[in-house]
Amino acid sequence: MLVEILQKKYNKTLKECSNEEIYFGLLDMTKDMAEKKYKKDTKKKIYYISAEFLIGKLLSNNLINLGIYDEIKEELEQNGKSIAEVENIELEPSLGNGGLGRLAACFLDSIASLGLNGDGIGLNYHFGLFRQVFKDCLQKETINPWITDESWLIKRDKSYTVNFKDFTVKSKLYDIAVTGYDNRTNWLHLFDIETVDESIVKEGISFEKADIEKNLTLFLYPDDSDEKGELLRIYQQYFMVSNAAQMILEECILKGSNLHDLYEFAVIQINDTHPTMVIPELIRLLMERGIEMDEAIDIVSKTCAYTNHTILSEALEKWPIKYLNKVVPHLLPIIEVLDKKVREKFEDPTVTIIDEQERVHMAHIDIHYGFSVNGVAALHTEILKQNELNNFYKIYPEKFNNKTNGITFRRWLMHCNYPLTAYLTDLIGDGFKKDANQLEKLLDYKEDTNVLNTLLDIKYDNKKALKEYLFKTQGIEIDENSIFDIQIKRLHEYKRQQMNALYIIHKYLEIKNGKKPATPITLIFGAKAAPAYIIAKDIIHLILCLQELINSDKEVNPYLKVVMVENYNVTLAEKLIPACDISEQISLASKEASGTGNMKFMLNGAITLGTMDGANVEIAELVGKDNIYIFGESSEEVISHYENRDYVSKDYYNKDEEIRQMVDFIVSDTLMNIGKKENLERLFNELINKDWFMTLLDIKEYIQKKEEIIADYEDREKWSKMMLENISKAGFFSSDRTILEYNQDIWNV
Ligand code: CR6
Repeated sequence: MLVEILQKKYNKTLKECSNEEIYFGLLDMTKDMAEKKYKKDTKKKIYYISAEFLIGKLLSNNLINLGIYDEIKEELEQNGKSIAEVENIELEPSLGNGGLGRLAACFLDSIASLGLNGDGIGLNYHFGLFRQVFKDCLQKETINPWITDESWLIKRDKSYTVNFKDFTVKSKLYDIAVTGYDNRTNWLHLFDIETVDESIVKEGISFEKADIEKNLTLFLYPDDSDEKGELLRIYQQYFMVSNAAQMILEECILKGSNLHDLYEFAVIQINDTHPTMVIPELIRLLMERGIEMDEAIDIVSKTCAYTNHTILSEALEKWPIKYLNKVVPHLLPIIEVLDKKVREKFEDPTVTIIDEQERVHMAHIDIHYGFSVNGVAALHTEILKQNELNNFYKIYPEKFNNKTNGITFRRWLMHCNYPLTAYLTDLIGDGFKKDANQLEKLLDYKEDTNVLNTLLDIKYDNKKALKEYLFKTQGIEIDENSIFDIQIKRLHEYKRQQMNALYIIHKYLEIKNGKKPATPITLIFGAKAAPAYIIAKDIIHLILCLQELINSDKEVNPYLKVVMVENYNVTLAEKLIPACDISEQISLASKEASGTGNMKFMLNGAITLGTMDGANVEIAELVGKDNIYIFGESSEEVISHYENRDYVSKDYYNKDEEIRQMVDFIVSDTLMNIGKKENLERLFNELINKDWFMTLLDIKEYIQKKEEIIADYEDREKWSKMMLENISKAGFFSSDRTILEYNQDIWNV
């Protein structure tokens, strides 16, 4: 079929076509096949509204899900082409930031793969999140364009009117097909406006924030450190949910809803607080259509469900009334009624919608006016119930539930780790592709030396593949015979990349003093820092300085190497994860709601070095303490430090010589000669005077555990057994399991 398409499109044979032409041919073919798998809407439908959908490249995933990957791969090979090279042509859309966005993408895949009727709704950001470049050991931001003339976007003949206070815009809709694994096709609906002007972006990612008609859908999470930035975010959010609400009502009416029964036709999952305004917007639209306010509130409350993804207060949005009034004054009377009803019913001042500083707490709207509140891992949900949202839990115990996150094995095993997938299929059949729990069949082989050695061989090959990829794409050289220790995730102090950096200093000094590791260690980082997050950028600076120092020191670099990959994204994750030996999941206990990278790593046979935080807790339960390396204070202890304000980082610094040595090194001449005084000093001061996320609390135990896991790497048999255990037990973390739970407990479609 591909051959005919290329013939028609370019009048060339497959052999004659360039990779680019083949890519566009495959794009046409896949889009067409996916569209044919679309099935009519069922009575009730899921709408997953999210500011982010970190979908990654789509070609291979779609080929896998359509069941033609092997066929195409072979056809290309027979004609001297490589699917990997064709895939290089595709630009990765950066429509997400981190776990939350990638989760949304995994969920869409699982919803379709389970044959459920459910669409995603979001925005068509032209430049997405920024593209990261390193210069002088610093992060710089530039645009990340991904939309080309021919792409996965399908332009629809659909448009809604969205009214803001000062002007009105007309939306236009683009769809991306989400085709399930051997199952139906759903849609990711991305809204945009015609007037957006890409040319207003100057120097890096700066642009005039006040010109909404030109900038509305340029960037995901534009800088909101000033008023104009906050207003722009409100514009974006309202634009997203107003389109969503109009579309949902239109579709439900078409299916025969009289709107009084809306919740029998639609269930809306609100992904974090960004889409919260869909609640007042729907109430408003229902009232416009003649429904009384009280009933409208009741209908919407039965339609909407909320997922909480963090306990960090900085991410729980609170919009000043003053700002909402400038953008969406028509929502305020509704929000005021919602607040009034809460005040009439409950005396507790902490559960109101509007606080004393005249700010609207978005999460509070979701909890009072939605029927379900879920956390994303067992521990996280417990913390919500017992601590962060305890006052709400006391009011609505029945609304709270846990849905431990998951990942799609189509992308995070079948696509990213073809050799392992093929080997597993040989051993245990391909039942695991639809029923991930069947990976447990692998346990039958845990004493089989041949199998254990093959797992090691596959890992080694993946390490070689990563080595080649990094050299080709970033000019970075690594040694496939070293231990690959990887920490890839957004840069945030709570994730404690700085603790890993302190370990590097420790190791560097040790090697300088003549103590050499048995096997060389390669420490790999990938992380973007939010453009306005200064300390996060200082941490990147520290890592890049250490990279430069160590990699140019001939005494040290045979034993230790530091690599920070540039512009970490889904594509890079797909190369890094299959090659990893040690998975760094070292957040301060209680702070990482779930983590999903941890799941991807274990599935690909990496061993976790982590704290008892987020889904690490569930990983530890599944694999048992012999197959994971846990360190650090527990979430209870950490929470009590916060409550009692008794953690003083300076004390740790003062009383421990080793800690002092590592921290002082940040501002040593050695490092200052490479890096910038201002950045290094700021980070140093932060660590000894603030250290909000308690790096120094766990650093000693961390180093100890890390030495233990590194020593155990030498015992190849033991290591391969741990790999096997981890792969076998990863089935629980399939997003198919997560989605079945959502459907059973929340959606009921
Ligand atoms: N940063 C959590 O921090 C979780 C994902 C998906 C996060 C992370 O632990 O795995 O959501 N939270 O649930 C937010 O983005 C607010 C994340 O991605």
